Amino acid sequence: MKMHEKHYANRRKSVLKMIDEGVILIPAAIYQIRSNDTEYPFRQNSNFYYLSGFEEDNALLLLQRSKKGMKQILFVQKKDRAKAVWTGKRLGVSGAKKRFLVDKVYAMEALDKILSTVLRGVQNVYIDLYDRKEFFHHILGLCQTLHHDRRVKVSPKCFLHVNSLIEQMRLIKSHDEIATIERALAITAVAHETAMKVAKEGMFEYELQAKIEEIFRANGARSDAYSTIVAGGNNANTLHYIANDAKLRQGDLVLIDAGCEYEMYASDITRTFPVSGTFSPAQKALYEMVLQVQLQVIAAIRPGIRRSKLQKLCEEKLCAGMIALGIIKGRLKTVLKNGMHKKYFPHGVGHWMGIDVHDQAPYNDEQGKELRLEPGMVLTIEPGLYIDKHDKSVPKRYRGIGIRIEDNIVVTATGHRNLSQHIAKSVAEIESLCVGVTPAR
Ligand SMILES: [Mn+2]
Repeated sequence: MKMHEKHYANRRKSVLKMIDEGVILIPAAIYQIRSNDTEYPFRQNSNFYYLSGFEEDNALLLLQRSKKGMKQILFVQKKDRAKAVWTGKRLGVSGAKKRFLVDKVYAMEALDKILSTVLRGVQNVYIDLYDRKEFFHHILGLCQTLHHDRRVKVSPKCFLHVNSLIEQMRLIKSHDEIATIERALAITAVAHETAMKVAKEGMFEYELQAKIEEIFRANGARSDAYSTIVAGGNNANTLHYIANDAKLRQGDLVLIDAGCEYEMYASDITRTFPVSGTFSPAQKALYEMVLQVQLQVIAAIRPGIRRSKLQKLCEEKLCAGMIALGIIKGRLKTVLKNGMHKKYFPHGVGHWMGIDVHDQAPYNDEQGKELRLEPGMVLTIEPGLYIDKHDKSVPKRYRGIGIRIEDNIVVTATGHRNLSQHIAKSVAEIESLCVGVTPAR
């Protein structure tokens, strides 16, 4: 969903309102070398995109607040006929002036000259301190020149991490943003359900990966939001398994963690289903248990609750389930206290999601106090259970089973909405899809 330019202008204004004085510098992404002279597919910098909606590389946003007011300046690449033959057209300075609601547009070539003027009299520079070090050092160099120039009375002395300001804003999603995530999820849903339909014994994991990514691309998603995980059987117990090069075996489950990125917004879904189409009794018992835990954690989501509370709830319910199934022996209280369950569930209950799959947004406030959920926040809920095939402390029937079930949830004023609840998840839904029947829901 293309947003109106004024939304981006308002976002820029909101960032400026968070500071008293200073210059904010946010560069666009630049192409990264993959090997020799070929590059990785281009992905715009998330914060730059959030504030501009502009998809070209090598551009820069300069926002300034001073006693004189607010100023928004955009630097873009000039039109270049010779290069256009190779890499396609650019918007150029005049095109950018027409499109963006900013005060001024300049060519990137003018950046140093204009910055040397703009930064005179400025005390604070808000910039990415950590992930664009070359750019940061370049700006430091410009500031150093001003610092040593006796004719310049005031020059920047304070450098602050700009990302923190924008991440604060990105935490709460607008209706447009949530609608875009839902578009991403609609595509991701088809991919997961198709994988359930086509998976069969003897197929390589990468064949399922190819199917999933074909569906992403064929439906207008430019990319996956993260590396697709297709993990058959015991491979599911490697949390970030991306080799995807083993054969699917009869009797195994397959765990697929995959989500497309659509118009710069992520989706992040995990489903686990039987290769054969039917869960074995042991697989079904574990799956139903994890599913019940996931449903109970999702049900607890509402404004005011903290993520650590959801984590605790998730761990408690998983522990109780594991004790009931004979995976862990002991009393619930003792098991929780000793963290005996962490071997089987070593990760978090979920994470923020948005322009980034692990959205760059804080979990704590500036004092380090944990944030409470608010309407508009989007997070994943992804309990799992991972039992290694060599784990002799667990009854044999459960060994080599890895399960994760992950959905994407938006917090609403009254509770929550599961944005991915339409993707097959119950045993009945999954089993009917696996044998090629569209399940009744
Ligand atoms: Mn996730």
